[in-house]
Formats: sequence, C-alpha cells, structure tokens
Amino acid sequence: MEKVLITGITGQDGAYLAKTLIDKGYDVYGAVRRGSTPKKGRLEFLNILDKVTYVPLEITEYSNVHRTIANLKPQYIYNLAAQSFVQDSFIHPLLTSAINFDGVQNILEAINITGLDCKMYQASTSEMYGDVLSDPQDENTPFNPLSPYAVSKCAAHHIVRNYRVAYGMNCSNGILFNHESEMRGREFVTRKITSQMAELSKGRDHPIQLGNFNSVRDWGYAPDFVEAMELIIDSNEPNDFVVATNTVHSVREFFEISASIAGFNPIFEGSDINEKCVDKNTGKILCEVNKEFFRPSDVVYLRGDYTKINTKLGWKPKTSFPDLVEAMTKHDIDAANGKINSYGI
Ligand code: NAP
Ligand code: F7E
Repeated sequence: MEKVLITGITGQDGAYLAKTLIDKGYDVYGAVRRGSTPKKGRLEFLNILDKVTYVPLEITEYSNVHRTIANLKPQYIYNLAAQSFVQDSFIHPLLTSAINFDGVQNILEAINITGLDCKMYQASTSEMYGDVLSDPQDENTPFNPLSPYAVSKCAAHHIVRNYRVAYGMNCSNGILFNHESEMRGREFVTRKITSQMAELSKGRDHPIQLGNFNSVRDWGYAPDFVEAMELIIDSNEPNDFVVATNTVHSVREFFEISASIAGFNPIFEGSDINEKCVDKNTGKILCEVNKEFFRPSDVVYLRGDYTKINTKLGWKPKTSFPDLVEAMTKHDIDAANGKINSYGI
C-alpha cells in the first residue's frame, strides 16, 4: 500500500482528503499537533477515526518534521497545515509566517536532505491574488496580497516552485479558491452564517454580527476540491493549478439564501455600517454590521478560472452555489434540532 502523509488532517480539507484516500486504498498517516482539547471531531464525523495512523507533528519544528519524514518515508505528502484564518493573521503575523512559510520550507528541506523520492502537494490559495490585477484569476495572474496570511502563502508558493526548479523535486501548488462544507470552521463567514442561522431558526433573538456584506467570493464545495488535490499530486509532471468554480456571489447573497432555507423572508435595509437584514414576516433582525469583523485590508473580489486543471487533468466543480448553501444550512438546522450529530468543533 502506498503511504500518504497528510499535515492538517484535523482541518476541513485534511479530513475530507483522508476519507477520499482511505476509500481508494491508500495507507493514510495523519500529522496531528498536541492540544489540550480533542481535535479529531471531523475524522470521527466521517467515520475514519481508526483508519488513520497518527503521527505527532508540529510543522514549525524542523527536527520533528525531518524525523517524521525520514522514519515514515511516505510516497505522497499533502501539506494542508496552516494558520488559515485571514483575520487572525493580522493579530499573529509572525506566527502565521512561521507556520505557513517556514513550515513549508521545513518539509521541502526534509525531503531534499533525506533524498526521499516522494510527491508533495502544497495548499496555495486565491488570497494571493488579493487586490486582483485581472479577472478572472488564473495561473498567470500576478499576486497582489492584502494580508499577512496571503503574503506567507505567496512565499510558500514561490519556495515550492524554487525547489522544483533548483532540485527537480516533484512538488506542486494547488491554488484553491474558497471551498466550504458542513465541516468548515465556524469562524469563516459561510459556516458562521449557517451555524448561527440555525440558532435564529430555533428562536435566538440577537442578530448575527457580520463584517463586509459586499465581499464577493468564488465559493466551491470542499469534497469536490480535495479530488482536485489528488489529481494534481498524481499528474505526470509537477505543476501549479487553479481550482475554482468561476462563479461569484457576495456575503449578502449567501446570507439571503441561507435565511430563506431557514424559513425567513429576508430583506436588507439601510446602507454601509447601518445595513441590516430583517425577516419581513416578523420584523426580527437577522443580521447587522459590526465593525469588529472588518479587516485592516480585505480582499473584496475573487473569481477563479479553472481551465488549466479542466483541460489537463479533467477536473471540474460538481456542486452549485445554491446547493452548497442549502447543504450547509440544512446540516446546521438538523444538528440544532438534534436530528444529526455535527462534527463537534
Ligand atoms: P483548517 O480547517 O483551518 O485546518 C488547518 C489545519 O492545519 C488543522 O489541522 C491544524 O491543526 C493544522 N495546523 C495549524 N498549525 C499547525 C502547526 N503549527 N503544525 C501542524 N499542524 C498545524 O484549514 P482548511 O480550510 O482545511 O485548509 C487546508 C489548507 O488549505 C490550509 O493550508 C489553508 O491555508 C489552505 N486553503 C484553504 C482554503 C479554503 O477555502 N478552505 C482555500 C485555499 C487554501 P489543529 O487542529 O491542531 O489546529
Ligand atoms: O471571509 C468577509 C471577509 O473568513 C470571506 C480561508 O479558508 O479562503 C478563506 O479566507 C469574506 C472576507 O474567508 C465576515 O471580510 C464579512 O472578505 O470566510 P472568510 P477568507 O478570508 O476568504 C481563502 C481562500 C483561504 O485561503 C483561507 O485560508 O467574508 N466577511 N463578514 C466575513 N468574514 C468572516 N470570517 N466573518 C465575518 O463576520
């Protein structure tokens, strides 16, 4: 059986990727950093808790990374570990850089020094395009990052390319646009909306507090996107690929659809900081703007062109935006009503 090491296996993408690879017969090793509270809820939710072999890994610790790779000798390494919350990167810029850049270099160095023959996948991101310089964004669009998170990911992206060119290493970047799911962290705007929408539908009276309603994203479904990761690492030559849906929607649109699915009749009133969404039937305020959720600099528009991965590797997104919002909202409502277990984080 081929050995796969997944860093960030306790996160949204790591869990879905692990499930996909286990189902295909790979021997999956999951890198987990110790914490004081349980963090394998997503793996439990997907019924793969005991199908993964866990290895302790703090990605910022070179000796730990080196020993793990040298002992395990995996054929594939997916590096999904990151400080992935853009807003937090303004509070922890140095930590973000240590995890998102130094951590990647630790993996590349360990592969290079041990001489291991393995393929490596790096989780690059649409955030690198920042204040976009062309539309839609593809593999040739210049980066113009707007956060410490995006800068750290740009550096990581370039160092992966450099090890490929300099040492002939088989390492690829997947430039993934936003992808969401029922297992998305609740701090990200989509899951923040659907998890709190479920509470509103159960009678909660205080509105959801959001930042910029006008932000536009190219939102896809995480299980579709992890399939692209596998195609990228398996492709004959290492390369960089955009993974996206080429459709765009605002935070406001996401909210409206989610509120309608929850049984509300949402209308937006007011403007700028005074904008709010009200349920037309009852007058209940569903959400309002709170400046606390504005970022010092924010990416307000992203749209990805996935032509290259479609043409070369045959990937395309399967899940539409309305279906994504519906799946996430229904999941959280069912969980709030005790009909299903959510993943517990
Ligand atoms: P996530 O849910 O936040 O998961 C991040 C994972 O990284 C967690 O397993 C976390 O472990 C681990 N991690 C963080 N710091 C670490 C460290 N110092 N050492 C070892 N592990 C560490 O993120 P995600 O949404 O699954 O995203 C996966 C990757 O894709 C990330 O690199 C992200 O930046 C990138 N990405 C995501 C998107 C998206 O829309 N989801 C789009 C483009 C790129 P703990 O459980 O211990 O915290
Ligand atoms: O914000 C706006 C916010 O935090 C999306 C990560 O997976 O995708 C993710 O990063 C937009 C931003 O995701 C709130 O200002 C409004 O413009 O859900 P988000 P993100 O920053 O796009 C990329 C591709 C990654 O690589 C990252 O790892 O929504 N927004 N109001 C809000 N955002 C949040 N979180 N909370 C709000 O209340």
